[in-house]
Amino acid sequence: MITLYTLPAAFNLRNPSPFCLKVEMALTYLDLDLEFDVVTEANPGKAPKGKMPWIVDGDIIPDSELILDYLDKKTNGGLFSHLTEQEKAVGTAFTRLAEDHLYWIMVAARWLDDDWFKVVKKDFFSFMPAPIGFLVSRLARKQVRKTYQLHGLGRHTMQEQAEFARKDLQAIAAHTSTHPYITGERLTAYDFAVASIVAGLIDNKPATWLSAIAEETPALRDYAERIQSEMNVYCRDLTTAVA
Ligand SMILES: N[C@@H](CCC(=O)N[C@@H](CS)C(=O)NCC(=O)O)C(=O)O
Repeated sequence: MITLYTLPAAFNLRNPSPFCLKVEMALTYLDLDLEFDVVTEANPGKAPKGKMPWIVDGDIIPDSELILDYLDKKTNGGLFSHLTEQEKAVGTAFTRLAEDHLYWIMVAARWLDDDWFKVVKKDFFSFMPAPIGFLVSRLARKQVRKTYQLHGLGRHTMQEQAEFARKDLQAIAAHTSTHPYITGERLTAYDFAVASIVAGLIDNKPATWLSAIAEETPALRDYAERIQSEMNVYCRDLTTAVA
């Protein structure tokens, strides 16, 4: 039995971490012999590399990409071996766009917006006693601001950040409205990576400034819905979600 450690629900999302959701989708996709259970952990500091998710399968494996590689080996290529080099190239490029660029804009839209940060504080830190939660949330926000600066995105104006986000989102929308999936005609693990980020940034509540940009292009929601519905693994909390 594999155990997946993932963040608890927040922001009206059953699974607010796209990296955790991607692994959950991959485990579901591999199905059959790969039974797994999910354990929530609110403190990423407890993760082996300080970031969620990680899995335990006898060994401890952190990082969603390394976890997918591990699962691929464990299932004799169940995730990637049937793919062409071209499919892998396109999949890797879109995954990097989503996880190493767009993801950070999503983080900034949640953590660095003064109003939205109240939601982060409530949903991520209220499990701690109030004065500690207040202090830890401030320190964590400072760290996010610093990381966003180091990435480079944090050095741009809000208008420039919005334009970068719009380009990322339009690239995903243009591609997934001419092909049903990231690699073209078949569902692959790359869809789990990209759709998890798109679903999170559209469905987090209340809407962020980034959600508003995503809603300009209906193809994005269509794509995220297609992948979640095919996997029957949803980012949002279906018990409270409004479509
Ligand atoms: N490259 C990592 C990224 C994981 C990641 O950034 N996880 C976030 C949650 S969505 C996290 O745990 N952040 C806590 C932190 O950076 O302190 C992966 O693919 O697993």
